[in-house]
Amino acid sequence: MIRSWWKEQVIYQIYPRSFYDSDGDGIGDINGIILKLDYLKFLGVDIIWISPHFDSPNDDNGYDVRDYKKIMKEFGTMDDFDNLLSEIHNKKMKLVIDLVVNHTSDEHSWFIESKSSQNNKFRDYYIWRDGGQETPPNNWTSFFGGSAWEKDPKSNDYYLHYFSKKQPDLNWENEKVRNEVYEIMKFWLEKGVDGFRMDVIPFISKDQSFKNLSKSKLVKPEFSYANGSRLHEFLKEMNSKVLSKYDVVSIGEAFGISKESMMKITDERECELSLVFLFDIIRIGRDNWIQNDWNITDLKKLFDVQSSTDNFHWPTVFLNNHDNPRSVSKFGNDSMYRVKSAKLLAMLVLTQRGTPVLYQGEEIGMTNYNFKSLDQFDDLEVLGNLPKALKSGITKNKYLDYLNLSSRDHSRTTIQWNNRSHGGFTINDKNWFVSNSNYDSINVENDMKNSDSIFHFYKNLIDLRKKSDDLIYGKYCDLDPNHKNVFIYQRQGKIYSYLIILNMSENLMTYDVHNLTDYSLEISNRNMDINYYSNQIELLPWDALILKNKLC
Ligand code: ISL
Repeated sequence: MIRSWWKEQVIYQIYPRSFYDSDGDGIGDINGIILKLDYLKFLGVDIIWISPHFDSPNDDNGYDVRDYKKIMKEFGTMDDFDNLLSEIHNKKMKLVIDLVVNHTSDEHSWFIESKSSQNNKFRDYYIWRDGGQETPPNNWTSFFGGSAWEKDPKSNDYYLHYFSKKQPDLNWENEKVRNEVYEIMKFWLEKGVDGFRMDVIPFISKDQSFKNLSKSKLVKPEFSYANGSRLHEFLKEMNSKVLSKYDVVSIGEAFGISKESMMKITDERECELSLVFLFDIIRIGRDNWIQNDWNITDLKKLFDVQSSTDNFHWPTVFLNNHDNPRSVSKFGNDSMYRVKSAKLLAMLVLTQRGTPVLYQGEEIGMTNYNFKSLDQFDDLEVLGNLPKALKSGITKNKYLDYLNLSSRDHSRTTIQWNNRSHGGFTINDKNWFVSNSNYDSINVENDMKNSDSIFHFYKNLIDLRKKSDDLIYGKYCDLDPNHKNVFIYQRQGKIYSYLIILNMSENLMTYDVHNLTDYSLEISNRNMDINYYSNQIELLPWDALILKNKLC
């Protein structure tokens, strides 16, 4: 295993809009992030990834970029950004920015040119097709509802958009587009950013036949669109022309990608990307907006697939991001056992093999929001998918029930800093979205004061992980894959072997641990006494512990 800084460090994702509003306009901003850097440093974060900060009309909260070299005005100025970068570097942390280059905004100058006439030199920057009569060129659907094609009344041609119609897809077959992207990447790298998270990167290469898809393939378009035949070629080109020239980390958002393709992208011998985000774990049981039941044994299998890969691959480990519900609400118990289960999940994320990626608010166990009606949502996907939901035979109320489990907006409520108005998110009384009413009790200030809080548990685990190469690089082995409640795995290194024992249930039980007498308790989410003579451990609901054994 080749050592790399991005394997050893902890990433923390910031969704700037919802993080901290320093100027009182109700929208989080860059200066707000600067004000909280000491907090992140204290937690033990090494790498900060910020969701898009570029100029944008915000149809999809910045994932629709109007100008890649300008800052979103609500977030601040380029001077603010430069300041943020140098403050982060002064504190010996790193900054990763979001690269959204599968599509741009329809307000990007390239698209305005491209749309202006069929002969325009930017026409081929996007994907235009003649739809014939009144029907789109094929039956592909957009992730945000409806057809993936939008007709331009001027030319009668259709352009492709996998996401909203305000997010036209770039034509990566066009070498000029690729070079433009590489130039944008260099612009930010020359400023000193430490890497990129790459939005829906598998989608940049598209099946050029643009054939109709069968009904079954349309159900999960990410698997039919992803992995166009030139993906690896494009990534290798990007690597050789740009990434290889800098000491940076590159993380592909690999939505809907096959395991084989993932293995190729992250294979260190292939020179493509450093890491990918796979979605099998975070979206377990998900079918569009529907959250089906899932079980612990299935979850463990997914960890096994990603964590026991060979020495040439390195996974990421995460249970939260801005597109998914809060982890304690999905994977834990956000009522009676909120604190305990959030601590267990912290242990899971920070002791698996792979780079841990935390999401803002996770470190204090923020929970899902209780939406009462569809008009409370901000996410364009909610109304976009409503016709499809109704067509599938469910009522609006049922759709709302599903969204209360699955919506992206759960993670976009503003950060709960203290118990003052809007959870202290803003210096004024404005909020672009909502804050969860539980900010009275669940907030950063409370957690900082209480040494037994979720925050301090994260901090202690991060510290532990950093001090132990064996916990970072040790071999991963699931010791009891079939157990229905307990996730017990080993991380075996050169000097130490760790046993991580997680009771992912409300059940009380006695659990046999082979050779328990060889181990000592390193950390747990409750005060516990272990009877080392019995080889048995009493597990209470949501108990989580790490045992350690010095080898030789
Ligand atoms: O969250 C999803 C559906 O509920 C996914 O379809 C999500 O859109 C997918 O993971 C791709 O996400 C990324 O690209 C989108 C943007 O809306 C997401 O915020 C971003 O993470 C389009 O840029």
